[in-house]
Amino acid sequence: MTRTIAVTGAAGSIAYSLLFRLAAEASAEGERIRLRLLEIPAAVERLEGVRMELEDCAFPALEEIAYTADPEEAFAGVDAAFLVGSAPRRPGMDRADLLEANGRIFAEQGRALGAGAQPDARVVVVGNPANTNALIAAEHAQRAPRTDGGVLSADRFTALTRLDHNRALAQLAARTGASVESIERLAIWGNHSNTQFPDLGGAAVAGEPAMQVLARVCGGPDAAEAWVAGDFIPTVAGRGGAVIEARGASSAASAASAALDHLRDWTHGTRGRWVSMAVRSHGEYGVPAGLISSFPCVVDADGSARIVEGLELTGEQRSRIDASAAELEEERQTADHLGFL
Ligand code: NAX
Repeated sequence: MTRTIAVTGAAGSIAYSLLFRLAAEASAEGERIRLRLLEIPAAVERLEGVRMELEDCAFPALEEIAYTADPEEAFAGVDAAFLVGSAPRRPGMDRADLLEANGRIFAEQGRALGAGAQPDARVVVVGNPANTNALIAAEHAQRAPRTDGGVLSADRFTALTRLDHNRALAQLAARTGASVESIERLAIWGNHSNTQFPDLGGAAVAGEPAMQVLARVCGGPDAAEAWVAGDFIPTVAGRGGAVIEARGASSAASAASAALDHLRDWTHGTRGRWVSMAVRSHGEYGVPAGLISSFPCVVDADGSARIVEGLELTGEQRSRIDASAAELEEERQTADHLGFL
C-alpha cells in the first residue's frame, strides 16, 4: 500500500529535516509513500530544490514528489498531513494578531482537508499556536462538503506536544541516570505553550515510581518536589526558548523527529505505552469539551488513539491542568470572536 502524505511549510526548517527522515524511515520499513508539499506562492519555487534533493537521495520508498501552493491540490486523497507552515509572530504582533493571521490559514487548510483528504486521514498540526490552529482546522473540516458524503471527523485533528514529551523524557533520564526507554507513564497536559504541564505524578523509572527514584537521587522527597517544580517543569516548558537562544534558530530537527514519532505511534500503536498527543477533549479531566489539549494517550494496534482515563489527580496536578485548559479556552474565545469558529 502506498500512503500519500502532505507536508505544509515544506520549504521551512522543520520540513527540511522532516521530509528526509520520513522518506528514510519509510524506505527502511519497506513502505511506499507519495509526498505532497505545500508552500505559500512566494516560496513554492524553492520546493523544486527540495524535490531535487529528495530525488537525489534515491529513497526506495518515494514513489512521487509533487508540490503546489494550492491546499486543495495538496490535500486531495491524502492519508496523513503534517501542517507545519504557519504565520510567524512578527514584531508588534500580540496573541490575537497571531491567531488572526493563522486562523485564516488553518480555516482554509481545514476546509481543503475536510473536502479532499481520505475520511480516516490523520492530521498533525505543528505550526503555532498548534492546539488552536488544529481546533480551527478541525472546525472547518466538518463543514466542508465531500463528494462521498462522509466527514473528516474532528478526532482526526491533533496537535504536536510530542516534542515536549520527548524533552521531558530526556530531562528525567538525565537526572535519574536511567535510559529514556525505561521511563513510562510520563505525560504532557494542556497547551503547547509555557502553561503546559509536564507531569511525573504517575511516571515510573524502570518500574519504580519516578518520585521515589528522584527522592533517592535528589536527597529526599522535598528535594525531589523542589527539583520537579523549580527545574524540571520550567526547563521542559521553556526549552523552545532556550534552543533559540543557544542556536539562534528555533528547534527544527527535534520538532521533526517528534512529529514523526507522533504519526508513527498514531498509525502503528503504542503497545500500551503512554504518549502525549494534543487531541480533542470530550470533557476528560475537566478540560472543556471541544478543546484540543494534550493528554496522556495510548494507541491500539489498529491505530485508534484514546485518552488514558481514570487517573486520580492531586490538587497540584488539577490546578496545573486547569491553568493550561483556561489558556486554551481563552484562545478558543479569541478565535471565536475573530469569526474562525
Ligand atoms: P520556518 O519559518 O522555517 O518555515 C515555515 C514555512 O511555512 C515557511 O517556508 C513559510 O513560507 C511556510 N508557510 C507559511 N504560511 C504557509 C501556508 N499558509 N501554507 C503553506 N506554507 C506556509 O519555520 P519552522 O522552523 O519550520 O517552524 C514551523 C512552525 O512550527 C512554526 O509555527 C513554529 O512555531 C512551530 N513549532 C512548533 C513546535 C511544536 O512542538 N508544536 C516546535 C517547533 C516549532 O517552534
